[in-house]
Parts: sequence; structure tokens; C-alpha cells
Amino acid sequence: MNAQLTPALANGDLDAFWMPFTANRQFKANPRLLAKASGMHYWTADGREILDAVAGLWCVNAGHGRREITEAVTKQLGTMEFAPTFQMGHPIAFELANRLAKLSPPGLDRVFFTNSGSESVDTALKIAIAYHRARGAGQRIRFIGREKGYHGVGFGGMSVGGMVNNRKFFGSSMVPGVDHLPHTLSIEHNAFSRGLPQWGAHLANELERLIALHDASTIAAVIVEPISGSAGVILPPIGYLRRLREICDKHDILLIFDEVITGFGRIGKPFAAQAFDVTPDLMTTAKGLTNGAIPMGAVFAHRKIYDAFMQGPENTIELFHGYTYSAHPVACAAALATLDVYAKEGLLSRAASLAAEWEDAVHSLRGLPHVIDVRNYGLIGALELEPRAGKPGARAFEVFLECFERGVMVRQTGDTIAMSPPLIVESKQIARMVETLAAAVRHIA
Ligand code: PXG
Repeated sequence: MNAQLTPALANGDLDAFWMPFTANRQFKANPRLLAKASGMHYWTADGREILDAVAGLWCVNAGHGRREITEAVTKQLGTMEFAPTFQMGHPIAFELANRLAKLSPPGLDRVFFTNSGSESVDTALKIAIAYHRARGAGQRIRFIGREKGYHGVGFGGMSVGGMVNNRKFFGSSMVPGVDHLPHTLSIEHNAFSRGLPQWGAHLANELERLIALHDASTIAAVIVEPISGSAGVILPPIGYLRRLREICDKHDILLIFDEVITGFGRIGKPFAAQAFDVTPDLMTTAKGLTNGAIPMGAVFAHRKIYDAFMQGPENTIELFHGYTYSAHPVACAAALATLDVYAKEGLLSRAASLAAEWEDAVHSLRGLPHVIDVRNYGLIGALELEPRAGKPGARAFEVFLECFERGVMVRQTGDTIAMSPPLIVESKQIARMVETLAAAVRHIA
């Protein structure tokens, strides 16, 4: 018999919390409550052990309940729970920025702190526009995003994003002057590719078409995820990102990589920019930065961008942007402890050493009923299911529920099941994830 970890919720107790990105009524009719976490596992409120195949929500890269992080947070709370960073500073904010600068791709050694991925994205977009203005190119105000892109839920991120449901409910409340590249998901050409797909580098050339339409002189930046997570794990075709970089360089357009998911070791290097050897001008991060323990995000800017702002009288604020909690001391402490754990345990390269095993494991799902694609890179894997007729997403949602019943937490988006386990995952746990997913897919059929 499982021990109850938290008191059962009385009827109606679930009403007040308006849950994010959740079917509230469906959830509240049959809630899935998590009450405890350690290592690779959660425990439900009624004491069931759940293997975490998604690192919480792609963020708990070093596994749950890391003592080092808890201690650093506790110590910081006892020393100084808050300090402003507007016209003031505190030492560990600078220490953290320096540590991050050492991990970053070449040149991206200036760090602006935020509290989430959405804030990182909106910050990067604003920096891009203000950068061009600072250089006398104030007419460069357009952005190019990509279909199926997810860049968080702020007005900027929503506008450059390309997830239809995240946009259509909000009318015309979009940042003006945004256009979108085509997405790179092609099951027709690339189904069951192992790692990066061969077909599709030419899709980057669409950027030339959009530039011809809008004129380069009006475009501030192109923003893409090196690997899309939320849209269901969409990989860049071989050569695609490099081509985007070349076109941006040719037209003096900034390239922003949204590394909220790929950052901090998810694909075997600190950042995807390093894994793919393509360096953006701005890089947005969040999730893995504090191992999910305290909300925090960071925008990495190329030094040339920072330097462009450091002109004019020295007593003027160079960038009219920031958050009360930018570089919050408790978040800084959590991030520093997280980076220590990553370094001590080699976690930022661990996905590379597990990648082949992970690839074989997820591709063993090929051939199961209704599986129309399997995609993988680093420690990311996805299973694409054929939608039920007239009910998009229903089959994958049932698989997600079935996996949870069987003790494994995966993530469902549309008709995709995504997995992105903590980077501490062991072989037997990889096997368990895949076996459970296979059993769930067969059960649902
Ligand atoms: N950019 C990218 C690339 C993301 O994946 C954000 C920005 C926004 O981050 P915040 O911290 O504001 O949520 C994200 C977030 C999923 C899933 O199921 C993915 C995200 C969030 C929630 C669920 O794939 N990504």
C-alpha cells in the first residue's frame, strides 16, 4: 500500500488555481499530483513512484533534489534574500555572469539576467532592435521567426513564434513586422532519421526570399530554436543552421538562437551553438540554468552588441530594460551551485556519451502500431503517432496518461510524445522509459 504524502485535497480545493497550458476541467476531474522528487523520480501525492523522462519540463538536468543546490539556496536566503541590480550590484551576480561567459560560444560573453525563457526571448528581441538603433540603423525593426517555433508567451515571443494555438486566441495583438520561415519537419522525406535529417537544408534559403520581400535594411534579427522542443522535437537538417548564419551575415541581420531547451547540456555540449558549431549573435536560455530549482533565465550577447551600447555619456543608462528580479541573489546562488554540479559530474557532455544508446533505444519503437516517425538528438527523443481521425492529439494524450499510470512521466504535444530525461539518466532507466512507452503505445493502439 502506498503511503499518502500529502493530505487529500477536499472537494473544490482545485478550483482556484488556473493552471497553465492545461485542460483545467479534465485535469481537475482526475488530477495528477506530484508531491516529492529525488534523483530520477517523482512521487505522486498518494506515494506512487514515477520515473521522470522529461526532467520536470526540460529543466531538471542534474536530477531532482540536489543537495548542493538546496544548501546554496538556503545559505543565500539566510545571508541576503534580495538585492537590487538597478544601479546597485551584488558579488555573486558578477561571479555567475563570469562563469557563464566561460561556458558560452565564442564571443557571447555578455550576460543579461531574466526570470524565464519568455523573458529571455523578449529581452533578446529588444536588445536586437536597440542594437541596430545604437548603430544608426533604427529602421531595422522586423523579425523573422519560424513556423512551429516556440519562444515563450510574451508578446514578442508569441509573435515570432509559430505555434498556431499560442497565437490565434490573441487576435491581432502581435508585434508588427514579423514574418516566418517554413518549419523543417518533413515526415515525408525524413521519417525515422537517426539524428539530424539529411533532407531540408535548402529550407534555409527561404530566408533570402523573405529578405528580398522586406528588404534587409528593415530586418533586425532572425530567431530560431536550434532544436524545437515544444512543437514536438523538430531537428535542423544537416547544414541548415550554418546556411542561416551565412545569410544573416551577408545582410547584417542578427541571428538569435533560442536555447531555452538545448542549453546546459541537453545535446552533449553546454549549448547547441557549440554542438552544431554555428555561433549566433544572441542566445536565450533559462531552463537548465538553475536545474529548475529557482526561476532564472539568461540572455548571452556577443561582445560587439554590448559594446555598441557602451557609447555616449557614461552617466546614461544604456539599455532601458530589466526586471526587479534580474540576477536575484537566490537564483544566482542556485545557478552557481548547479554549474558546480554540472562540472563535477561532467553532465554538460554526458548526453554526448549516451547519445548512441539513447538513439538505439528510441528507434526500437519503430514498427509499433501507429508510430509514423521517431526523432532523436543528444538526450532528446520523440515519437510521432498517427492522429486519430478527427481527433488531433487524442492518441498521444492517451499514451501520456497510460505511461503515467505505468509509472513513467513523458510529455505530450499534439500527436508527439517527447522525452528529455535528466542528464544523470542510467541505462536501465532508459530501457524502462522505452519499454513503458512501447507497452503504452500497444495498449492504446
Ligand atoms: N523558448 C523556448 C525554446 C522554450 O522551449 C520558452 C522559450 C519559454 O520559457 P518559459 O520559461 O517562459 O516557459 C520555452 C519553454 C514542452 C514545454 O512541453 C516547453 C516549454 C515550456 C513548457 C512546456 O515542450 N518551453
